[in-house]
Amino acid sequence: MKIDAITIFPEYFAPLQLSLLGKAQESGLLSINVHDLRAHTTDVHHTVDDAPYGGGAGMVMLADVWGNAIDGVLHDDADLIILTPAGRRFDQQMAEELSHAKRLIFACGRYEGIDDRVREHYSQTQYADRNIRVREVSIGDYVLGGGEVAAMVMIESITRLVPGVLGNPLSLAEESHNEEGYLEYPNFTRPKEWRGLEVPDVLLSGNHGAIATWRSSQARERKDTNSN
Ligand code: J9Q
Repeated sequence: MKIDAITIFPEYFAPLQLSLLGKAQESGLLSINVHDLRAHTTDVHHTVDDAPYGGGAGMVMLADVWGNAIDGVLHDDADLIILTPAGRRFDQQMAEELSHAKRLIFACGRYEGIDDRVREHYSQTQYADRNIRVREVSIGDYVLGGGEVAAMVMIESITRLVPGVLGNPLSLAEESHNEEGYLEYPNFTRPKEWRGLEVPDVLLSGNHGAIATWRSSQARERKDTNSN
């Protein structure tokens, strides 16, 4: 899988070189390339935004700068992902779908977003015919300063589903149960007693049926407690 991210803050993406993702890139399974949007500006001030037509708060990022930056990384068979709070909510199902993609391009907007003609332009049939698909995506209903952190959340969750990236493939199989609400029970390890708190007896019983029953009831209770 090849990933490109376009941003005015390339330094944000430094953590993607660490740990699992760093190793996956060294092994050639994965490549992540981060591009500075300002390299595609055409004026001496390296302007990336301007006031919105129609008035209103904030600034809108320039279509022409984004168009030049995207054209510089665009290939056939790619998903162009525009991070925006107005996008479709990212979830594990979308992560799974995108983990099969050949190329992902993340457009990380700041301010009030990117001129909407960028989305419109790359949604045209000439791009669809090249198997280029545009998606507007949000990671959740909260305000961020920009799309960078949202893109990193997506990159971490998508790439760990790419075969060979995850260290222990067994945990992938276990996680498929998780989507059905299993595995969300509380966990304990040694010592048996910590600051006066005991590990539940059932977990020491060796009775695997009783353990499974206890865990599913705890998972339900936890879900109820933590529901919004
Ligand atoms: C670009 N708030 O928020 C939640 N998911 C994405 C975003 C976002 C934002 C501002 C700019 C993305």
